[in-house]
Amino acid sequence: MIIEEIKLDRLHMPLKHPFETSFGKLMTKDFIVVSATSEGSTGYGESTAFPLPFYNEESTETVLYILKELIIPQVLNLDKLDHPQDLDPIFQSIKGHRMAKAALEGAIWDLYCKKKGVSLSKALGGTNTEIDVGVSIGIEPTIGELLDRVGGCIDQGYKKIKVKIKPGFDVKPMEAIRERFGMDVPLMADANSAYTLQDIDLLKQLDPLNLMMIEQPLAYDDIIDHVTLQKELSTPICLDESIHSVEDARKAVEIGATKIINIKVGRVGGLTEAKKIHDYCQEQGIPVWCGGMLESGIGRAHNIAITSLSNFTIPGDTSPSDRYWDRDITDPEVEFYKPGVIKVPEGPGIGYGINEEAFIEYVVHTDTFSR
Ligand code: OSB
Ligand code: MG
Repeated sequence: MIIEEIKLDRLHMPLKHPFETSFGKLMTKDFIVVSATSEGSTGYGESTAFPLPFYNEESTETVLYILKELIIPQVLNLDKLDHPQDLDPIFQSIKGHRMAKAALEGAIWDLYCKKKGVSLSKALGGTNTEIDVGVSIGIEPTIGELLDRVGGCIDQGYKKIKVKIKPGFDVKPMEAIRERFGMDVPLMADANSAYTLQDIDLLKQLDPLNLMMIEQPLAYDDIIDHVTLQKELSTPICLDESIHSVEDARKAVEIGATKIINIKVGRVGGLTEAKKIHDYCQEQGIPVWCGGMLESGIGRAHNIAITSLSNFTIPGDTSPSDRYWDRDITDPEVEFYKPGVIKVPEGPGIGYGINEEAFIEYVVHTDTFSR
């Protein structure tokens, strides 16, 4: 196929509830939707970078820059783009900037699947027809408000409860959740790299709470110190920020830095690399789950498709649209079909249409590039 046009829309979508992590508080999602058009079909991808480089080094502006200046001109120049993997030579030449690559690659995967008339899940080799869903709860102003939120999510049927922690809001809130809701709730904590090896004794206090895992306790670019920490903890460590590729995954698994991996399509540079990490982990007996970046329905649809692969055995941060937005930009919105479970769509591509009226409401800027 020949890509005739690529559009970059910048959207501002206000979150229903502010989302606080150890690295800051988000009130509005400011992000880029990539649309790629060929012979009357359009594929959609979403950038998961945040406005500022507080989660990783990318930002909305760096994604725009890399797409506009480097990636899009080369993609529009390609004579042959028969499969998303044909983007590889362009991507290989640019170091890093994985969220920018993933946003474009996602649009091409969707377009490729729509042309073939297959679902993205099928094209990726997904076998599950429905996925179990967890929820990620941000840092709340008080333990009381956190307990209310956790209770609400348990009532809605979420299959995994993840709670953000930071120094000063860690052991006590996690203990309070166990006290109120019991030891059987599937519960985990995510630190977003807020601790160091100085905190080993503190982190050990989480061990009696029987958490499913602790996510990214140490530095965003570390794997070595995580080995030291894992030797001291009975709670499994799950890496998020530190894993950008299947090579990173291999190194982290080989040295014992992680027992579980959170796969985020954007963080690893796209669906192709996400699938490689999935396959490697499956061979190694390492379970994976799909993380989230507060995506709109477009990114959510990509996450659902990758989660349909068989080694996604732990519920992901793939909550329905109404957990984040008053109105999402897909039609239909992402919804539970029974509590805690989302059906993997069978229609071509991502399997969700665009709600044009909602989309236009959120757009603040558009750039269009033609062949
Ligand atoms: O570390 O997984 C994370 C949100 C923003 C930045 C980082 C993370 C998160 C989440 C939210 O945990 C997951 C979601 O509901 O999309
Ligand atoms: Mg995380």
